[in-house]
Amino acid sequence: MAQRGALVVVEGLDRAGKSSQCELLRKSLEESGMPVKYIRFPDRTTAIGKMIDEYLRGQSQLDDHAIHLLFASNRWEVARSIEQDIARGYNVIVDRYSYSGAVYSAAKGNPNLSLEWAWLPEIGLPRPDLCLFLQISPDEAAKRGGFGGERYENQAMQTRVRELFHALFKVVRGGHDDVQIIDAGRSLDEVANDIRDAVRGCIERLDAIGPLRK
Ligand code: NYM
Ligand code: MG
Repeated sequence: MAQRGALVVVEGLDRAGKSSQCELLRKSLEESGMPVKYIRFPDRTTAIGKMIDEYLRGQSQLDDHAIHLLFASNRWEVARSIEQDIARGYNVIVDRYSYSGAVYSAAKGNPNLSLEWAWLPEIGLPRPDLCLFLQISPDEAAKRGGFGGERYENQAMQTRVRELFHALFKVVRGGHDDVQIIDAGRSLDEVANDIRDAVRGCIERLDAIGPLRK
């Protein structure tokens, strides 16, 4: 049977360049003849995704816990298909995942919505073999242009989100998640090269890692 694929997550703040880097990574893996699929969260195309999209664009109001659970459901609704793709040998690149899910909700400052609570619905989802966190400074983010018009795209939220990402990474690394910080303040090519090397290293380690974890 062919080797399973790797589950690689790309995380970061808004403006870190996640989507451009995911696209460069997809191309580079394909050019080396490796099967690859790209998915992103939120997936706004499903019924749940449409509710999330309306909420993010400010067209609906939802309780903080309710929208949090929709984001998590949006991952659960494709969990099986991720597992199947990985088993068939596809390397699956995921643009935002559980880490964004927990930190953005916890960053809202709702006293009844802690990071610990926010992480719970993520437990049992396919576990990434590698998480690459694209790190940029607040100054660099500002240089890259203003925020978009969606909920969460403001300075106060981004500052809190940044802190919580690092708090969460400390915890999940203890649970043996492989989280690597990439300096994304450099040129597109420099960042892409580091990402490609990290992902190739991960694919080479898959035998040692064993089956896809939860
Ligand atoms: N976001 C994303 C969450 O709040 N929870 C989640 O689980 C995920 C996946 O959605 N500001 C937030 C982070 C972003 C927003 O994502 C839209 P994107 O990648 O900008 O489309
Ligand atoms: Mg965005």
